Amino acid sequence: RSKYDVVVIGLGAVGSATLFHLSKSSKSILGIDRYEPPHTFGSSHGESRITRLAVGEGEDYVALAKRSHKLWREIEAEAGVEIMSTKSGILLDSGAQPWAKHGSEGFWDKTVSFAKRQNVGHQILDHEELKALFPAFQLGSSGKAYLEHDAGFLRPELAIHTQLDLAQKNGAQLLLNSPVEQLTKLGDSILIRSGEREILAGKVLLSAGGWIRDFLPEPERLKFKICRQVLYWLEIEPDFTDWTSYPVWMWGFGPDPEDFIYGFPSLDGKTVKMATESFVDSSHPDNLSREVSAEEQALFLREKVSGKILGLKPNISKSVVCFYTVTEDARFVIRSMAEMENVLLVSACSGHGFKHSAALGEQLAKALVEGMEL
Ligand code: PYC
Repeated sequence: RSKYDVVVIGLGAVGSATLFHLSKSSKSILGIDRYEPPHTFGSSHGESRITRLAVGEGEDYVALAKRSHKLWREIEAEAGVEIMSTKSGILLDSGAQPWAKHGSEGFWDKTVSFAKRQNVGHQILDHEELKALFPAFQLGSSGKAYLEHDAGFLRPELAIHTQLDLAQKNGAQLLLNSPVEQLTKLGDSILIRSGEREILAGKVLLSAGGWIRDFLPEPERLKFKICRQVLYWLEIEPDFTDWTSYPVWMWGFGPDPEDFIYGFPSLDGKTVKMATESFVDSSHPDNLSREVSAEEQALFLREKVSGKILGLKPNISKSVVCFYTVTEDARFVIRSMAEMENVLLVSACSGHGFKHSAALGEQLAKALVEGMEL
């Protein structure tokens, strides 16, 4: 049996960030993953993730987003890579009915008031200004547009790869392609079983994404919905607008949480990545269909793109499936496991977690090493 001071189970966004911060301590550290991260089976792939500071999901998350931006820049400097691009972000609200995003009612108004109170650089664009700057968006004249100067996107695969690489350089060990089947309390330690292997850990971070469901008893397990999402890359209509200089964008156009689209500047000059959100529970990551049918693509174009976005051809050049782990109120869950107080469970999720993962990793590493309250 090998023994470590701290073991991180699941090396996605939060797991890889926590492993990196733990690796700066004098503790012996192991990271375990069921696949080889960064991989395409979880919630942290697909080229880009939005980052923004005045997060309408909750004012208490604004400091976390700001801290993450600082940490992403530090990680970039240490590794000599570019993980974050912050050329601005736009939040559009069709204005017809109030809508909720990620569990937060009145998301547009909250974003604006958090930006004012928390000194986040922004401006409100009127209809004519929006049209002049970003003619692709067909927001009606009753629509509202908030532009945040330091919003942008993160490269999730590079972020995970870089943090795991730095962690290993600092002495952390990795055990990959090794699903964990069982956690058992053994005296003051936790016994981790993965196949034939047994590992003893002083402390454990369980950051297993949607596989968290495998570690929880029935009533609790059901609190984590597994919601399949599809990312689409649409071909650009030549000569309409310069998609490479667009901000990241989010648009709520109705009262249903699925009345929502978001997208990115073009990273290749040929396609634009965009998506909607779905909150249908597939119950387990292993149940998800990873295929995207022609009918599903056509429905997306018809219901989410047509009449709203100009400058894109109705041609989808690529579709990728990932999933969200969604909690009832879309708040992050961070707590000890019942009857295993040295196992910290984290599910920073519900579709808005990636941007916060650097700062969460820092906080979780502190909690695991110093016992700090979270
Ligand atoms: O958290 O910014 C976000 C986001 C946009 C679309 C899905 N999540």
